[in-house]
Amino acid sequence: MPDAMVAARASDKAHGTQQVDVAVVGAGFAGLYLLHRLSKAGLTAVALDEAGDVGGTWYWNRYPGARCDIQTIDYSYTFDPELDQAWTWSEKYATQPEILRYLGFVADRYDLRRDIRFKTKVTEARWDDAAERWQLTTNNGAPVSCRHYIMATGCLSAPKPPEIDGVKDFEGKVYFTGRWPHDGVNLAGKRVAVIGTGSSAIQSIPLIAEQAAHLTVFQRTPNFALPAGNGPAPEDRKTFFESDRAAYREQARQSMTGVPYPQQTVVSWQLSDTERRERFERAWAAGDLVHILTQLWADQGVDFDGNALIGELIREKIGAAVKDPETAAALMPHDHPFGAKRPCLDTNYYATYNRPNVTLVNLRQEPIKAITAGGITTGKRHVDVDVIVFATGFDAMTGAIRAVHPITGRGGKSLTDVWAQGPQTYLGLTVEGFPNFFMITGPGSPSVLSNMAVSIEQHVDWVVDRLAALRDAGFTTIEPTETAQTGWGRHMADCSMVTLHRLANTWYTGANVPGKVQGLMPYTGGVGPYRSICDEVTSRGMLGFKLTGPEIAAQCNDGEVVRLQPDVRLVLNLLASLNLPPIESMGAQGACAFVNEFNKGRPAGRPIGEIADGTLPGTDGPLPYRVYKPAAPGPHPVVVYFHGGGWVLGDEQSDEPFCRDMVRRTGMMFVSVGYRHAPEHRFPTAAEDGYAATRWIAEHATELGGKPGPVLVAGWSAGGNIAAVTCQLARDRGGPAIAGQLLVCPVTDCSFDRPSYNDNATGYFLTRSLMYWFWDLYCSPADRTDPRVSPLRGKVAGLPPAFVVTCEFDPLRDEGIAYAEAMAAEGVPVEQLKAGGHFHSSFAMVDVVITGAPGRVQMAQALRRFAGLPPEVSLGDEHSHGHASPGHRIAAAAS
Ligand code: N01
Repeated sequence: MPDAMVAARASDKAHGTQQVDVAVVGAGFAGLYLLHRLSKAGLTAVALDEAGDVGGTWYWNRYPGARCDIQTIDYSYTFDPELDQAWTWSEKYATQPEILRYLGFVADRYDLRRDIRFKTKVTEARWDDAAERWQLTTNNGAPVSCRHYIMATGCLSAPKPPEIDGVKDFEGKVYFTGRWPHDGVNLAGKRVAVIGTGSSAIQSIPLIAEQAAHLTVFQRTPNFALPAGNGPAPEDRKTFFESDRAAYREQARQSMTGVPYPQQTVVSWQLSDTERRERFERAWAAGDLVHILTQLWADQGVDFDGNALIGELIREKIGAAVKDPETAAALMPHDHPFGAKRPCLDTNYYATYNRPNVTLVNLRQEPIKAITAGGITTGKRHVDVDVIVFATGFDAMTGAIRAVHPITGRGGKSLTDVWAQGPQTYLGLTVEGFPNFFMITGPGSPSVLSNMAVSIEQHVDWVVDRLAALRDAGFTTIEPTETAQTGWGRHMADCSMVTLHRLANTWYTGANVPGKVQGLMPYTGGVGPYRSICDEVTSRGMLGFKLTGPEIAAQCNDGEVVRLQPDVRLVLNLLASLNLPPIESMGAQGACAFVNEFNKGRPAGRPIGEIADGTLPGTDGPLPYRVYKPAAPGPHPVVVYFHGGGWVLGDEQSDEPFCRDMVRRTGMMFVSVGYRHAPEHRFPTAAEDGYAATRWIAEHATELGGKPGPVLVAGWSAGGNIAAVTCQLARDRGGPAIAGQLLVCPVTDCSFDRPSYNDNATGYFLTRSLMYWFWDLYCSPADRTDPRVSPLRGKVAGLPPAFVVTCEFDPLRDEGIAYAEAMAAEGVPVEQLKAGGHFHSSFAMVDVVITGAPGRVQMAQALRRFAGLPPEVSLGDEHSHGHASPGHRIAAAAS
C-alpha cells in the first residue's frame, strides 16, 4: 500500500481510540493468517506493523542471497487448498522477493491490508483489569483498545546491536543483514567486511564476494552448512505432493518437524560404515536441512556418538571444498553437535574461500579489538575496509516480544520483570499474569525448531478457535494458571534432556546475547506431539486455564497437561494406538509368545565385549544363564541379574538391552539367570532358583571370567523381587557374600492397597489387573505373606547396601519406596531414585525411552560404589566413536 494511504488510514483513527476485539502485532506469515482467521470467526481485528508493507521477516531481510531454507513446497500456507493450487513456486528454495510477492498475493486474495496499520509501532501495552481489555499506545495514529492482544512478531525480528567498540567511529558504510536497504547496496569495487557466519552470512557471503574488490569474513564460530542444490523443486517431493496434497499436508502436521519425513528407526551402530556413508551422501546431495537433520539414523539428534559421525563426514566435505588447509580447518565446526546449533544451507559458500579476493579471519585466534575510522583491528592485524556488514543475528524469541515495547499485565506486572530469569509460558502461547495475551511461535512452542509455516498455522488455529469458543460461552478473559505454566516449564526441561540442543551455545539458548539469561527457548518435543498436547488441553476442558466472564461462573480446570516424560508419552501413545488385547487375556503361553515377538522389534542394545550362554545346576536341574561381558580385559566384578516378567514371562535373554547397557556403563560382567516360571513352577521356585543360582555364580566367578569375592545382585520388576529375596536368603543361609543390590521397580509386597496401585491402575502398560494375574499364577493367597515373595514382610536389617529405583507412574511405586524406607530404618545404606514422569518399563526400554539413560547412569555408579570402584567407567573400545572430551562426558552421561 502506498505510504500516503497508510498515513490517511492512520489519521482516520487519530481522533479516538480504535476499538477491536483483537489487536495483532506483525503482518508477516503469522499476522496475515491471524487476520484471515479472526475475520472468518467474526472477530474484529487490527494488525500493527512498523514495516511499510506485509512480509514480516521477509520485508526486512533483503540482503543478497536471502532465501528460505525449508523447501518452498513446505514453506507455504496450507489452510486453503485453492490458495495452494493458485500459487506455484518457481524454485526449490524461493528468494526473498518471491516470498514477499507470495505474502502480498495472500494479503490481496483475502483482502487483509484493510485491517493493517503499517508504519505503526506499538509503544506500550497495558492490561486494564476493570475494562478487561488491553490498551495500546502507538507511535502513529490512534491508540487501540482490544479484548485480546496477540504477538505475531516472529522469533528473529529484533537484530542484535553491534557489541563491538568503535562502530560509531567507522567512516565507511555499515549495514545489518536484518535491516538491509530496500533499494539495494552497490558493493562493486569495495573492500567489504562481513562479521558473523550464521545463516544470513552464509547466504550472502558468496554473492558479496562476487561484487566486492575484497571480502574479509570475521568468523567467531564456524557453522555446519549444506549445499542447497537449488533449482526446480525435486521430482520426488513434487510427485509425493501432487499425488495427494491433503495427505502430504496432514503428514507434515503430525511430523516432528513440520515437514513430511518418516521417523527413522535404524540406529547408527546397526549400520556399517559403508551404509552410513551412503545415507550421508544421499542426504548431502538432497540439499535439504530437514532431510539431513532427521533421515540419517534414529540416534543422530539424541545421542552424542550417533551425532558425532555426521560432524566427521561434514568436516571431510569442507576439507575437500576448501583448498587452503588452514582456512579449511578454521571453517570446520568442532564445538557443537550437528543440529544443536542451527545449520545453514548454502550456495558455493565453502568454495568462495578459494577466491583470491576472500580472506577468512578466525576470531578465536585473533579477536576483534576495535572498529576504527578505517577498518577493523584484531589481535594480529588491521584490515582496511569501506563497508562493514553485520550478520550478527538477533535477540531471538524473547527479544522479539519483550524488547519491542513494555507489556504490563495484571497488577502492573511487567513482562520484562516476569521473564527476568528466562521466559515462562504455558504452551509457548500464553503467560500467567497476562490475561488475553497470546504469542504465535513464542518461547516454549516448537517455533524455530520446526517448519514455521506449519507451526504458525497450528498456533493461529488453536488461538482463534479458543477465542471464538470463549466468546460463544460468554467468557471474557482467559489466563493460564501457575501450576500449568510451571508444569510446562518442567516438560520443556524434560524434552530438552532428550536432544543435544543443550550442548551448544546458540541463539536458541540466548547465549548469543551478552548478559541474556540462558536456557533452551524453543520446545524440542516435536510438532506433532505439540499439536496433540494443545488438543488435549482443549479436550480436557481448557486444562490449566482460568476463564471468567461477567455473566458466567468462572471456570478453572487446573493441572499439568504433560506429567509423563516426553518419550514415555510417545511410547504409551504408540502402545495405545496398537489396541492390543490385555496381556492377561492371552493365557500364559500366548503372553510369552507375544512378549517374544514384541521384543524382536526393539533396539537390540549396543555391542559389548562378549555374550555367552551356559547352564548352571539349580535346585532341581540345570538352569540356563547368559553372560554379558565388557570389552575391556577382565576379570570384572560379577552382577547376578534377574529379568522381569511377573514370574511368568521372559527369560535370561529378555532384558538384553538393559544388560548390555549396564555392562557398558558399569564395566562389570552381568550373568542373567533363566530362573523357572509360573504357572508350571509356582512359588517358591523362582525365589529358590534365584538364590541357588547366585550361590553357584559366586562360587564359580573365576571360571566365568569374573572377579572372585562378593557378587552384586540386580533385577527389574519380578526380577527385583528375586534380587531382594536373594539378599535376605544369603544373609540367613550363610552366604554368598553380596556387596550390593540394585532393585529396579521391584515387587516387594502382596498388598494391593497402596495409592500407586490405584493411581496407576490402567494406562501405563503394567496394569493392576496384569499384576493380579501374575500374582495368581505364581503364588496362592496363603503363601503371599512369605518373605520369599513379599520381602517387605521379612527381616530387612543386615542386608547389603541398596539402590532402589521407583517410577512415578507404576503400580509398584509405593511398595518399592516402602522397601527402601524399611531397609534404611534398619540401618541398611539405601539410596533411592524416584523417577518422575517414568513408567514401569522406562529403564528397560533402552534406546527407546531416552530419558531413562540418566537413571541408568546413577544405577551404574551405585553398582560401582558397591563394588568399591570409582564412579566413572572407562568406556574404552565399547564406545568406539567417542572422545573423552568434557562435552563428550556430559553427553555420554545423558545418552
Ligand atoms: O544470525 P546467527 P543469522 N562478534 O545468530 C556472529 C534464520 N535465518 O542472522 O556463533 C563476532 O545465526 C555469531 O557468532 P557465534 C535462521 O534460523 C534463516 O545468520 O555467536 N561475531 C554468528 O556467526 C538462523 O539461524 C534464513 O560465535 C559475532 C553470527 O554472528 C537465524 O535466522 C536465513 C558477534 C550470527 O549468526 C539467525 O541467523 C537467515 C560478535 N560480537 C537467517 N555477535 C533462511 O534461510 C554475533 N556474531 C530461512
